[in-house]
Amino acid sequence: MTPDERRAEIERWAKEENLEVGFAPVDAELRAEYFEKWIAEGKHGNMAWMANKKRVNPKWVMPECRSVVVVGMNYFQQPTPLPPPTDREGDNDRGSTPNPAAARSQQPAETRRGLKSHGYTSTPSSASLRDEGSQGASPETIPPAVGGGQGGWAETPNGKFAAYALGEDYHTVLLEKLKRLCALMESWGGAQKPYVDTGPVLEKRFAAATTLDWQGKNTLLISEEYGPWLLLGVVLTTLPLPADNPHADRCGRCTRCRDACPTHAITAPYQLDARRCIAYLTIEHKGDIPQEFHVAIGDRLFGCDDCLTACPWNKFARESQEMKFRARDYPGAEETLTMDEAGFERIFAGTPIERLGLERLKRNARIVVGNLKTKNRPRVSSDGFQLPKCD
Ligand code: B12
Ligand code: SF4
Ligand code: SF4
Repeated sequence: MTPDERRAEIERWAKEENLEVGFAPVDAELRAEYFEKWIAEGKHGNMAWMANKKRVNPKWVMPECRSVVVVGMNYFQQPTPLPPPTDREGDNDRGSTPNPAAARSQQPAETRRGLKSHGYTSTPSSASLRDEGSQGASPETIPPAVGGGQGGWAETPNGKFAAYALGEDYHTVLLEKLKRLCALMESWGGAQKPYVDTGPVLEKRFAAATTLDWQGKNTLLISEEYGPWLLLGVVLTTLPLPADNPHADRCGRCTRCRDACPTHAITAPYQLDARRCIAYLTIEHKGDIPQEFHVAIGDRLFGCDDCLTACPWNKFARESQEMKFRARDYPGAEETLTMDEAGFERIFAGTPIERLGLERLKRNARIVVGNLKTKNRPRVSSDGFQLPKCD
């Protein structure tokens, strides 16, 4: 089998698995210097495992590696309202429904279908996206964390979870798929190492070296076809495979992700200080969350999607077909506070939230309940999916 034929076979496999696929050279530009500086400055916070130097060179992970296959899995879906607070005086004026299942069934079909039918009334052309006006960015001064992103976000009544965490854990779902690919490639005589966030690999840099598209100013891989909603996996392989001709960065002068970030974690275009990011604070950080971020956390119980939902490339987002990602019925912040370990296991086993554990979920919930109980709360909430209008 020639390298071209193997590549075509992998593309066929990806189609069957409902995945996007790209091919990166093993010597793709990883911006090692930036990574090393980022670690040296401690911007990874307490994620000590991030400091593994192998990240800047796949040959240190797999000396015989000759190519990198990158897959992207669409996980976008419309939000599921959480149940309203059980006992909150005069604070719920949004007419919410009593339980999530009912709430889902009461949603009009158009709010469950996809972004194009959900408040995204004006769709910019690719050309206008490229030319969007901006002021550029300067990392010099980081203002204190504030109460939230801009734009007309809807508030949810009782907390919210990041979109990637609403169903079965993507690490499991995607790794299962990648193992099937590895078996196929093994039958061609290759040796493979698959990773989904599970090893010292700069996944976004490899993805940006393919036609899956570019690494945006929010530091995420932005797809022209799916917006920011692709989860990534990589396979290092000893097989030679023809690499893609990657596309150019299409952020242009846009600054929306940075403007939307409630904690100013995107300190400059393409630069993120994880210690300020709500995803880090609510998921990775152990111990108390610094007080300065409490208000900005708003109603986020787990993770944050604001710099994803702000992205105008959401224009192309569409509902994921993966049933395993379908939203489970999660409790809201107040219910979480009274939950015991058995209840936590029953609801969150097999989801990304399981790894957080009940204690840290309660830590987050205490902040959310505090914020939601404050009558004068700032506009911190977003349902994460009601998109800003594009001029
Ligand atoms: C650590 C980590 C985090 C940390 C730090 C995030 C970060 N940006 O580094 C925290 C906990 C904050 C986090 C949050 C989230 N994460 Co995360 N995370 C990772 C992980 C494990 C490593 C990322 C990493 O290597 N960081 C190191 C820094 C240095 O890398 P970087 O910021 O990408 O820096 C590069 C660029 O900035 C680049 N660069 C490119 N162009 C330019 C231009 C200039 C001028 C400069 C200076 C630099 C530069 O150079 C750098 C060096 O390579 C990856 C999985 C993996 N193994 O890759 C998932 C991963 C990035 N996360 C993912 C997701 C989904 C999220 C969240 C959306 C989850 C959520 N909803 O809460 C948020 C998004 C926050 C955000 N805006 O990044 C997905 C992203 C998928 C995608 N489409 O990109 C990944 C790839 C997991 C996966 N397998 O799908 N995450
Ligand atoms: S995930 Fe939220 S807090 Fe983190 S960089 Fe994006 S908008 Fe900011
Ligand atoms: S919002 Fe999207 S297009 Fe705009 S700068 Fe951020 S990543 Fe790029």
